[in-house]
Amino acid sequence: MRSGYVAVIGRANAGKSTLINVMVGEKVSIVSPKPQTTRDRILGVLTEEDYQIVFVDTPGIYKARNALTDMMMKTTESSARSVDFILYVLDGHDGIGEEDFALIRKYKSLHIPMAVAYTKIDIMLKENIPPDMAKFSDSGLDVDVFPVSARKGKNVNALKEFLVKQMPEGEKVFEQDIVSDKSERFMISEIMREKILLKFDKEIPHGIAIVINNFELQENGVYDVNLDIVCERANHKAILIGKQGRAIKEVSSFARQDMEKFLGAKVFLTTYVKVKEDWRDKIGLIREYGYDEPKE
Ligand SMILES: Nc1nc2c(ncn2[C@@H]2O[C@H](COP(=O)(O)OP(=O)(O)O)[C@@H](O)[C@H]2O)c(=O)[nH]1
Ligand SMILES: [Mg+2]
Repeated sequence: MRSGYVAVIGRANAGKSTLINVMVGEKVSIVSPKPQTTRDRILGVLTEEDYQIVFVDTPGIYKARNALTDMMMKTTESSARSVDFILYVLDGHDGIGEEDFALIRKYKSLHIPMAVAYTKIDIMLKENIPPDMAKFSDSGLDVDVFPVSARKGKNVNALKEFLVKQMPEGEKVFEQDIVSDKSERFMISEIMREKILLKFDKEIPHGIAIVINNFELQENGVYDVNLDIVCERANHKAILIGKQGRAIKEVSSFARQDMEKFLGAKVFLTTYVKVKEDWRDKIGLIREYGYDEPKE
């Protein structure tokens, strides 16, 4: 039996969460085209007969701008330290810059074995890939690079098989049927946040926190979900609600459908929009909304 932890790191929006979801085979981490989608360290667990890989999804690498992004950055840093392997995810379509090589060098200095997933090749011209691979060989970095597409599932199996071989001998850490360390309650709040990330622009989605007031399976088999959408400003609240409540109705309806898919049951969803000025700068509120650095 092989078993171990793989930290998945890289720049914001590189495609880390999407890649973990396809490798695990279930959605354990929300995805959007916007940076700062992942705020927590989330474990995605892939278990087969003869191995278990625990993927550690991280918020990505940022310049911290407020207390929340500062905490997210610390989460990424501490997650990268206590693992068996580091997978650096790089958006091939976005192009490789000096910044990526600098980051890869920095993480290599932790002396944890490492490989690079060069992702999103489905939206790249084929001829642009070999020159990037050459950049890696010219850089003198001794690192395996796997061109993949998480969206199309291209080459993902080759990467998975490679990772299995890198895992140390050991017993499973999680039970066979567990895919994440997070609760259903957490995933419900993340699904709500994902729909807001997909619908609204600029600072609005980044200033959202979700507070679940009630999450309960009722006797009639329907989940009652009651939550607050906390935003940072009164004008954000007005945009979130929209004319005659149209915007909030639309995102809530998308969220409810996804929650039902995730829970495999009907959901009765009630949402309220609240304002907490500048909560992302207030460590007490950040903790109250469920964000903290990982303990171990
Ligand atoms: N075309 C394409 N898009 C991808 C792929 N992987 C991720 N994306 C998109 O890139 C964006 C960021 O993905 P996400 O997984 O949230 O990135 P993260 O911030 O690194 O976790 C989302 O819009 C994804 O749908 C891929 O393999 N191909
Ligand atoms: Mg992510």
